[in-house]
Amino acid sequence: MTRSISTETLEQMYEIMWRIRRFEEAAGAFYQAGRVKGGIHASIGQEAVATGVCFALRPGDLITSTHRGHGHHIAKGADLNRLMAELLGKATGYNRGRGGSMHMAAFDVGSLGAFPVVAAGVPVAVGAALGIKMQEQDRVVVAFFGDGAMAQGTLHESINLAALAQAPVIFVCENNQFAVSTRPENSLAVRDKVQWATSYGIPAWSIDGQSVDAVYDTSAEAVERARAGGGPCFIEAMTYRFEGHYFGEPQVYRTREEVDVERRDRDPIARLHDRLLARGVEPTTLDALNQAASEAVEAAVAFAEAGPEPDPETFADEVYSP
Ligand SMILES: Cc1ncc(C[n+]2csc(CCOP(=O)(O)OP(=O)(O)O)c2C)c(N)n1
Ligand SMILES: [Mg+2]
Repeated sequence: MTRSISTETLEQMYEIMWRIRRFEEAAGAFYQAGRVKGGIHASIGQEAVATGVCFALRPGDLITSTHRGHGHHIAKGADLNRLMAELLGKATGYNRGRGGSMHMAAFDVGSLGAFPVVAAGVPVAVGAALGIKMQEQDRVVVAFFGDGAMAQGTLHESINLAALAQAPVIFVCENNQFAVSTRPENSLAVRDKVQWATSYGIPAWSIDGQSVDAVYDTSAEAVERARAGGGPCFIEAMTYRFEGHYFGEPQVYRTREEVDVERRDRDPIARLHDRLLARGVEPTTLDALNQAASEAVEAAVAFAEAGPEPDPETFADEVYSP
């Protein structure tokens, strides 16, 4: 199932992946400076998953995200300025500063939200997909979740219901091989996700999540299938996070060497860079895309800094219905 992705599309993916990385580096700097309310969980190292999946979606398709969700939002097309302002709790943020990193939502581009309770976004995705099916729309929903969610009852119930109802939802497990400090071998009785998902009667694939092409290829097939009424399916994308569980976490559960080897051998941006060079793209073109991403993030930082704090008088506005 190899689709030929145009060089132009791969270049767009390259810029988006840099946007995600630069955005999270800037978010980390804000966090270190004590400017962020709450924690920041970076997806640095995992950019190909969000990007490859979201490039297979249409604007009207929906996603649910996690505590590690900046990349999902950026890849789905969310406005960088409003995302960064949200991290700082500003009134100009996507959720008027109420959400922060872990509760952000961007309805304008189809993000139903980041859910920091592990696996909590998955039943919401299934509910949205059921609604789409009942209304006979041709939209699909992607539920992003981590390997840690595999041990949550909610996930099993959601997949069972989606399979039963043939809801148009794609379950995307970003297996970065850690749930905080716990490795899957210490938390999952069945680690073969394909075996696990197919036991619910749905197709499943385990793919290289560091290859944006592989992620896109499989996602495009899954999306096409779901959109055509074929029901749900499951993708495990094997990936790795280069930062700690959160910025500043003391990473006593893995060695520096492990991270360095992964960074060297499996950086998804470096891989795409090499792939584009092999297609004959000039290094200067790639530098310009990287530069454009940096400039967009710098502009988002300036926008976030300049925005006002929410007016305390409005604090209950979103708590009670009028
Ligand atoms: C139900 C629930 N239990 C525990 C936590 C605390 N917690 C936050 S993130 C996390 C690990 C999640 O791991 P995974 O799903 O693999 O996502 P990753 O952090 O690797 O992206 C845990 C246990 C939580 N947020 N929700
Ligand atoms: Mg994980």
